Amino acid sequence: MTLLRGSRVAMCSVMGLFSYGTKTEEQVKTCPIQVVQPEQKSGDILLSRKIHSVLRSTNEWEHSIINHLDRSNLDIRLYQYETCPFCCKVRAFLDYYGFSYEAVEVNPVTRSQIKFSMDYKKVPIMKCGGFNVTESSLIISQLATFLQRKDRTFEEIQQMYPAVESADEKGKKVMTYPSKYFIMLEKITSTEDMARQKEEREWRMWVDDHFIHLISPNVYRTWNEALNTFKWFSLVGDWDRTFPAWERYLAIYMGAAAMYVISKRLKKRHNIDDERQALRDACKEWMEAIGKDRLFMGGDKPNLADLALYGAMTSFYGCEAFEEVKNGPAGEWWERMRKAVKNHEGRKILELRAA
Ligand SMILES: N[C@@H](CCC(=O)N[C@@H](CS)C(=O)NCC(=O)O)C(=O)O
Repeated sequence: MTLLRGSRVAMCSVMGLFSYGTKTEEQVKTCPIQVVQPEQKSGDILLSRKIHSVLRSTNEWEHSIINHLDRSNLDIRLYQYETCPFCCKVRAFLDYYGFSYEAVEVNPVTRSQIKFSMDYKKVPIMKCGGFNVTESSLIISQLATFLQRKDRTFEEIQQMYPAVESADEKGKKVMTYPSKYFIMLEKITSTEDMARQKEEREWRMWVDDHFIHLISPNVYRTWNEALNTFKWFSLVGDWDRTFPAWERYLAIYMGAAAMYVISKRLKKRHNIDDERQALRDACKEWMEAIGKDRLFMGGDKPNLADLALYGAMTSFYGCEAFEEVKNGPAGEWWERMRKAVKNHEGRKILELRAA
């Protein structure tokens, strides 16, 4: 049923649908907390480490990213699907600036982990400072404003992003946030800065409204690609450790078959003719927008548009379609971004904010 709900990025649903089998108590007990990623260091400075743990009370998995230099005390908890492009966007932002956070994997069938959220049932949802923040771009804008505004608490920043209630075509209540792409700066900036901010907003919207729609038609383009995509999910989701073999194979083959069919529907819905060409064109368009004189759209450093696109791209890193990114015009930019995010190159800004 989750398959047919027609979510914008159905990949997330299907992957998650199978990523929660029946974990027995015994299996869970054999998975103690463990470091799964070597510590990131810069010279002598210990930057971050990632640990996996299992919540004994619910048998659910979460992982914590501990950035030793984060003194913000924001206590961020991100409810997510590991390969959802919207969630990957948020994680790219958090990792670049070096926030500490806990990521909780949501079961898309029961969604039990987000039952605290009555009306909104999508991911990502961020819990922070006693608030539940929905919508990936709103989460990013609020945290980006937090980084800029030492004079404001996270609670005050919340008030800067009012919600507007309306009804969708089926009459269901929906909340929209008209300022979700805006960073609320303290001072009026120069004309050049305003032009840069406008460019950043427009390309963040392009990632959400255009680029992300290209992902499903590409990663499930042929039966073989759909199958390989699910084999990759199995790898990154650690399915061989957490599920019996029969369950894993069922998930891989059924998921691939379902998504192969659904991706054709999505392709039609978004008027995509040739999915590979559309992906190539998008990478070209992005690089043309950056131009020859800039390393990133943000200049010498990534801005929020760079981070959004990079995050969305990491969601299909292990798929054949990713070759178009790696070997195309955006390949070098992508490598620069990977290094910047992995090394938390924006961490000075968070350190200054929390000092
Ligand atoms: N506009 C939202 C879109 C979020 C979204 O569509 N998330 C998908 C996962 S990729 C979802 O949760 N769909 C509902 C479901 O899978 O049940 C955002 O930017 O956060």
